[in-house]
Amino acid sequence: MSLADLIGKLRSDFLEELKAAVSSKDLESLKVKYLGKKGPVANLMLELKGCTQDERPHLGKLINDLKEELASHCENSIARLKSEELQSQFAREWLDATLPGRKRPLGRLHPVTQMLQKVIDLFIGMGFSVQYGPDVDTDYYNFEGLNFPPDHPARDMQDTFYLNHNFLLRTHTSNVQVHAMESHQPPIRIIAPGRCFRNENISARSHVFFHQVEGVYIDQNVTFADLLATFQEFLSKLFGEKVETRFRPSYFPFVEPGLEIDVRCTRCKGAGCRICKHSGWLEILGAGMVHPNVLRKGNIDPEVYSGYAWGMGIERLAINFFDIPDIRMFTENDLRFLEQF
Ligand code: 2NM
Repeated sequence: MSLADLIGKLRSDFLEELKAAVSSKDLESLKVKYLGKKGPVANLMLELKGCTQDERPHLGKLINDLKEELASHCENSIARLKSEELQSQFAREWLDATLPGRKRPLGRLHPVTQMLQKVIDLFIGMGFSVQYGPDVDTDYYNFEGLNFPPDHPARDMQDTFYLNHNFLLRTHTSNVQVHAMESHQPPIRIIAPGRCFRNENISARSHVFFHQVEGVYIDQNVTFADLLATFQEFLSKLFGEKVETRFRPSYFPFVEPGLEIDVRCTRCKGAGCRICKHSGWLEILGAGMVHPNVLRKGNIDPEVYSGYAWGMGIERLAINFFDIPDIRMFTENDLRFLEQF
C-alpha cells in the first residue's frame, strides 16, 4: 500500500472510531491512540524516510494536514461532549436558589418541664441547690426516716407500689432529704425535683405518676417566720406581685406544725369557678417545720438545729398555672395540646 493510501486509510479508520465515541473520556483515549508519540501518525512520519526526495514535500504536507485534521476533530468533539456532560450534571443537580427555605418543625419543652424549670429557678434564686435521688428506694427512706408510724395508711399496699417487702417506688421525693440529712450536717438548703408514684385512681386531678419539687432548709435559728416569708416571696414571683395567699393549718407526719398554702384562684380571682371548685382558692403546696424525730433519725440535733420543709405537686401546679382541665392531658402526647405551650 502506498503512503498516500495509508494516509487515506488512517483517516477513514479514525472517522469510523470517532463516530463510536460517546464520552469525552473515549475521545481522550482516541486522541492518544492516533496522535500519541508511538501512534500511527507518528509512524507515518518515519515512513517518509523511505520516500524519494521529490515525493517528500508533498507527502509530508499530507501527513501534517492529516495530523491537524485529526487533532481538530478531537478538540471539537471533546469540547462538545464535555459541555453536554456538564449540562446533564446540572440537570441532575438542579437547584432553584430563589425557592423559600423548608420550614423545620420546631420542638418545645413539655409544659410539666416548663413548670419544673420555673419553680427550680425561683428556689435557686433564693439560695437553694438542686439534689436528685432514686425513684426506687427502701421503706426506710420513703416512710420510716420521715416519722411515718408503722400503721400509717400511706404505707398500705393499696396506696404504694411495692417492688418487694422492702423496695418501693417513692411516693414523694422526701427520700432525697432523708439521704441528705444522713450525709450532711446543717446548713442544708436543698430542693429535690423528681418523679413520684402513688397507687391511686386516675382522674382529672390525680395520676399514678407525677412530679414533685420538695425542699428543706435546716440551720440554727430557722423559724416559722422564715417559712412564711419564703413562700410569700415564692408565690408572688410565680403568680405576680399582688397574689393573695392563705396559710392553713394541716397535718403531715414529718412536720410539726404543718400547713397548706393556697393562692387566690388565677381564673376567677375568688368569685368561684370550675378550676378552684368554687372555693375561690387554689391549693398549691404543703409545708411545715421539720419534725424533731425526722431530724434525730438524720443524725441532726433538734436542740441545736431547726428547719422548714415543703412539697408541691408539679402537675397540680401546672394545671392551675396554665388553666388545664385534665391532668391526663400531660401524658397523652396529643400535639394539639402540646403545641399550645
Ligand atoms: C410536704 C409537706 C410538708 C417534707 C418534709 C421533708 C423532710 F424530709 F425534710 F422532712 N421533706 N418534705 C414535706 C413537708 C413535704 O409535702 C406535701
